[in-house]
Formats: sequence, C-alpha cells, structure tokens
Amino acid sequence: MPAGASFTRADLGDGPAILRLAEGCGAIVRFGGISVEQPFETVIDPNIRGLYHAYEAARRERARMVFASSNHVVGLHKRGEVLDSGCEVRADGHCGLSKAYAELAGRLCWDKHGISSVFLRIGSCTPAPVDDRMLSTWLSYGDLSRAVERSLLADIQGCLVIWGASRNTRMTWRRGDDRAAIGWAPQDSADGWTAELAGKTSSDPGAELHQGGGYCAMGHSRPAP
Ligand code: 15L
Repeated sequence: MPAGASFTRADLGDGPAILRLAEGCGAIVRFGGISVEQPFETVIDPNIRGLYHAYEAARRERARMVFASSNHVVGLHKRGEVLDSGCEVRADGHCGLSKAYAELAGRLCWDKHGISSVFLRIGSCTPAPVDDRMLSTWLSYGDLSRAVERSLLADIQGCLVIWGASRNTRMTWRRGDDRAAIGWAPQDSADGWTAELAGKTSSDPGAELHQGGGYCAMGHSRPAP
C-alpha cells in the first residue's frame, strides 16, 4: 500500500461493514464487484446489493461517487453506430445490466439527495490490447488512473458520463461525453498495435457485429441479424 493508505477486506454484501468503512469519506471510488459476464446469481450480491450499500454510504457521508461503469452498458449497439453518452442503454448481459442499474441509482441519488457521481464507462482496461476490437476499446492503466484522479478533484455537480477509451484512432463509435468537465483527456493509444492486431477477430458474427464483443455472443438465442 502507498504511504498513508490502508487496506480493509470486506464483503460488499455486508451493509454495516461498508457503512462503517465509508465513515468520514468525502468520496467513494467503487471498483468492487463482478467486472466480467457471470450468471445473475453471481452478479446480484456484489453488483446490486453491494451497489446499494455503496450509495447508501455516499448518501450518509455526502460523498462523491466515482463508479467503474462499463462499455457493456451499451454493448448491444452495433459497431457502425456513433453513440453520445446520453444514448439508449443496451446492456449486453448481467454484468452490463448491473452497471446500468448503478448509473440509474446514481441518478436517483443526485435527484433525491444531491450526491454527485462520475460514471467511467470503461472499455478494455488491460496492460496492452490483444485483439482487433481492443484497437478501439483499449484504455491504458495510466489513462484510467488519471480519469479517476480528475473525477475526484474536479469541481463538478450532478451525474457525469465518460467514455473510457484511450486516444485510439479506431474508436469511432463514441463521441460527446463529460470529459471536459473533469479536465481529462486520454494520453495513450492502441494505435501502435494496429499492424499486429488488425484483423485478429473471433469467428463469432454476433461478437464482431456489436460494440460489446464477446459478451454479446454469450447466452443468446437469436441469430445475429
Ligand atoms: C469489461 O467490462 C471487462 O471487465 C473486461 O474483462 C473486458 O471484457 C472488457 O469489458 C471489454 O469489453 O473488453
């Protein structure tokens, strides 16, 4: 742990423990929970019940929420579409749905209690991109940590949405978010991997058609149009 930091292990489903941990906090950075596609029963406790506990803590402490939302909130939009941050939610699975729930809960918390949130709709945050899709969706660790830092420090009010991708030339699917309000712009880029990864796709048409990639192809029972 860095100097001045401490670590406490807790169950996100344990409301009193989460409320206790948040005591005196001015902000909550919520990266806990299930971040990959899993069955509903696996997602519900950490991502729905746990989210409720986090927002309840934010409400009590009057703390800002910085939330690890996901590109999977809009994963079932086709890759040819260009989305604004206020676009229709089209989650591509249980994980994406839980993130959409979190964004709605944040909105309710602002409307009813004046608690601000920043929703970082994270793309593919890995050490390096590994396939063709990630030439669009990749978000470097550096760009993510700078986005979190700006979300904490910026003088903002309300609910803000940020598309979490680095400066990738291939990310043409999204525009218009609240990055200017937090003073963040990505600095890194997946472009250096283009020669190596362009054309490295899966054999699943449903995955390749949609922005959310592989999750869109999981558990569906409708042929890709
Ligand atoms: C996510 O939300 C996951 O956490 C990560 O494992 C990747 O699947 C990523 O999205 C992605 O869309 O590439």
